Amino acid sequence: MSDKPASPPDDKPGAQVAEPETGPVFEPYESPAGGWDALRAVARALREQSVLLKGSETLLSMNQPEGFDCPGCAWPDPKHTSSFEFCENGAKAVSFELTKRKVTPEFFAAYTVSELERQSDYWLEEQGRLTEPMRYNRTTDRYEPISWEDAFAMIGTHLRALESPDRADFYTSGRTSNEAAFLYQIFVRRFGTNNLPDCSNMCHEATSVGLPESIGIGKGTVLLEDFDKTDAIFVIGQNPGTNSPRMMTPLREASRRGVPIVAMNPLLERALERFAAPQDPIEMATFSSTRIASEYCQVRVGGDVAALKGVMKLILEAHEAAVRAGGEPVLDLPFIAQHTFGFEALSDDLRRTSWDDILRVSGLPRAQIERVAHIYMQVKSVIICFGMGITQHRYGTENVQQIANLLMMRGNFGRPGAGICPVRGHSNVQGDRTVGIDEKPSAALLSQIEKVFGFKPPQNHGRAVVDTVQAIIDGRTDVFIGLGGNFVAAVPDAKVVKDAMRRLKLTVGINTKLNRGHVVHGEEALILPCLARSDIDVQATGRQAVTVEDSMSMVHASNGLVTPPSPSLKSEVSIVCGMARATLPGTGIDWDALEGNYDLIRDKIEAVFPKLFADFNTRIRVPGGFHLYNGPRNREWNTATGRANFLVCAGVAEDPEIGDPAALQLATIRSHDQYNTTIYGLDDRYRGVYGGRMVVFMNEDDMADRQIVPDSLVELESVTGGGDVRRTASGFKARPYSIPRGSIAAYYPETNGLLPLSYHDKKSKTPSAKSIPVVVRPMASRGAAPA
Ligand SMILES: Nc1nc2c(c(=O)[nH]1)N[C@H]1C(S)=C(S)[C@@H](COP(=O)(O)OP(=O)(O)OC[C@H]3O[C@@H](n4cnc5c(=O)[nH]c(N)nc54)[C@H](O)[C@@H]3O)O[C@H]1N2
Ligand SMILES: Nc1nc2c(c(=O)[nH]1)N[C@H]1C(S)=C(S)[C@@H](COP(=O)(O)OP(=O)(O)OC[C@H]3O[C@@H](n4cnc5c(=O)[nH]c(N)nc54)[C@H](O)[C@@H]3O)O[C@H]1N2
Ligand SMILES: [Mo]
Repeated sequence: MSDKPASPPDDKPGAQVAEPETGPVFEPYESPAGGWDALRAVARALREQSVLLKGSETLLSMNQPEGFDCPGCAWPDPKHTSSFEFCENGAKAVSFELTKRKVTPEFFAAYTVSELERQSDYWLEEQGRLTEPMRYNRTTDRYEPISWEDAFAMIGTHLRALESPDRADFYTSGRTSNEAAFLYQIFVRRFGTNNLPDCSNMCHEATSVGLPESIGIGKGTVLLEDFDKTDAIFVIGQNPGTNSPRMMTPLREASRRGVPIVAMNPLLERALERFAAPQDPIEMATFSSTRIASEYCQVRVGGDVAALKGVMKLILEAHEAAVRAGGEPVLDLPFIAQHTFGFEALSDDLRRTSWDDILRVSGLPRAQIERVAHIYMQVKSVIICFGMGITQHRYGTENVQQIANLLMMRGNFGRPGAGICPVRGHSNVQGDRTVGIDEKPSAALLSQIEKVFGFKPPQNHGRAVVDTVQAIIDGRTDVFIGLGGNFVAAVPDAKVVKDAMRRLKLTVGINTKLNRGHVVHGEEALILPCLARSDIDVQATGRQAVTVEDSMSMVHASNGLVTPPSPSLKSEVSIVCGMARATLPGTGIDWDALEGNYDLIRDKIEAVFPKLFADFNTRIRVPGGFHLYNGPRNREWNTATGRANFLVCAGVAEDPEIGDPAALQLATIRSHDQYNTTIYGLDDRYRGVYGGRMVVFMNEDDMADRQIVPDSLVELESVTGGGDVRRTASGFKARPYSIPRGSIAAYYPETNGLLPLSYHDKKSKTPSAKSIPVVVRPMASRGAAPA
């Protein structure tokens, strides 16, 4: 489902962006990741977004004690007190916030929404920051200005008129601060529903569901300092050079210390091969770089469970052999005995798993699996990091649990330099969940809310993202409110959803930039523009800070530093309070006071979560913030058995085979020039792609089998067996690439129409975006324009 650009409307206001008709061109990239090209890319982003000089200064305040948290990724900062840590994609994220371009009422007057809809996602976001609240007018097919009070009143009227509060869905994306997210879920629950889908449902939900069963918490267990103490690092299904570039610093330092690094990824990602640190004067001056992965396993898409089981099987065998020979045990027997449950069942499963299956499904040579097992066994402390390549599968939850199993075998929890490290995506996605954005709230959370706020929250579970999409398709919901994000572009079955969205009675987008969700809207629609992370936020009692939680459970304050692009913007907190006041008058919650002083919100967060957030307001005033309690770090296991559980995944297929011999497994991934649905540019430098995104990376032999000529146009059709809808996407250039046979990759969101809604992990409901079975065919007439 590509968004094809209409011819650029040059007689109208708005940024012109060049999207070449020819599609992408290719030139293999020979340099290491990082290096001079990263510096050049930042300079270009600042220039193209016309960021004023204050912009480059602002970059220096990012992640500093008195500055704001980088809106890019969730990777932690070294104590938030270090010198500036250069990050190309963090700098891009900020320059996109600081852009001089603005989407004004005049802009909206110049375009009908139908015209805007014909523009690409790239073009929409390029127009700049939203400046005024706008309401859709059906008669003129345009967005027109509306006052904040009228906008809130409209939301209140719609919500109060619903026959049930469950006919509304309240989405959150992970840039939202703790304060805004906390008040939002209080508002939503007071209104009467747990329909709180959030972006995490499409992201690390497999982690949030899988790890509590394993180790009693749905989060990672390491701190940044553990990377200084570790003896080996695994990076599985994650592309840190693009998606969490500051992670390259500890990886590089570890490599230079001689720590082995195992990468498991179908694609050879340049930053996992070698990296030049822009902060290192010697590497920069000599054009040298640091090797990152010492063992690069090009696992097949969906081959991780098989590979992990192979490693565990070898460890078990090595242990048994060592014990038989009267040598040192390989397993951490005291840890297994005292702290775990289910090891026998896991061992039985590993013994039953055949090497034929392991090698066929993982696609790895046995000798390589042996080397990986050897690395794991020969060192004391191991950290395993993982990303979307693990979670976005049909058995994503089980996949995550195999990683925990592997760590538990040698007691890699609760000691320095060891642990599990899910690398979260959005900069506060973890915090939003911590403060209550959860469609399946625990009884404990609900009773605390009742105690603190004096109302009984709804007890039944609400809708996660895939349920919300289904409810929209089935007509079981009427109102969709998005606190950040770009729901219609990010979800599976994006084409179907777009049509269904139009039947909603009201859609509301609380955003910083124009996106697909504003032009694919309900009968009535509002765009509510908000402050961004870098903007100064002034309320009744003065300047406010918000707080965020990073991937390693560090909570700290974030202070905006820049004058907002328009005086009409409101903070996310203000917008939530405005909606709540208009929807729930006289409910005894003092929304005005909370809006006026965010310390009062933090007091309420502390009251609801007394253990996690004790002395919240004091502790965030300490530079660097504080760490949230994490049981496994102390070998405390909040599980049903009171121990860490070894959990068995039946078989080795994390994506059940669908029986079409011609099918290839499509992983939908991010380019170096995008932030999820926000496209910064049309290049993907490290993968050698320039000027376009309609690419499918393929193994040469798979291309030859299908008579596909390199760089010619192909069509993809998904063959998941998900109903009778045909899901096709065409106009992709097939690019020969270093990727295992049977696996292909293409960018998201262009491929979201290929991913059926039903094709998700049954346990966590995470869409299987990394493994869509598709057939690939040459397009009828080669060189034809994308259809
Ligand atoms: N600049 C930038 N930063 C970002 C984002 C962004 O879009 N741009 N997005 C943010 C968000 S929300 C998230 S969740 C993270 C995402 O960060 P990542 O998890 O790195 O995301 P992806 O690029 O989707 O995929 C990661 C890797 O998985 C590999 N992969 C695909 N299938 C498999 C498989 O079956 N097994 C294995 N082992 N690997 C596989 C791909 O080759 C790719 O290298 O980044 C966050 N940070
Ligand atoms: N096929 C496929 N689909 C996927 C994925 C995949 O790998 N493959 N990845 C999934 C993942 S991991 C995720 S997290 C989701 C992402 O889904 P979302 O989080 O919904 O999408 P984003 O593209 O991050 O949202 C971009 C919008 O956020 C708004 N925004 C930016 N900053 C702020 C802010 O500070 N406040 C507010 N209120 N708005 C702001 C801007 O208006 C921008 O248009 O997509 C999922 N979808
Ligand atoms: Mo994500």
